[in-house]
Amino acid sequence: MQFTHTLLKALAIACISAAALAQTALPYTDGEVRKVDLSAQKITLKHGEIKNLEMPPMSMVFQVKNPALLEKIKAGDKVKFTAEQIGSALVVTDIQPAP
Ligand SMILES: [Cu+2]
Repeated sequence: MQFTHTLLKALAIACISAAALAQTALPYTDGEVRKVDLSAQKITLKHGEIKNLEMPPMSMVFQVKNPALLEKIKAGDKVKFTAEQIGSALVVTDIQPAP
């Protein structure tokens, strides 16, 4: 029984890792910040192709999942970001200054 137990544990860990991977699997898209609206929790980005949303390059407004993401970002910055559709909204889920 010890073996079965160990196997189950290993399986559980594998499942958790797979779920964690799926969470972080959103591809980063290059963008340039046009406008940051902290109070509305919105950001205007000129972005490249967003593969997971099948969206061509354009400038548009996104909602931001967590306002803390906007603290280090300002208009004119080059950034990398992930975005996903949540309900009817397009939401930036991570954003960081591009290297
Ligand atoms: Cu767009």
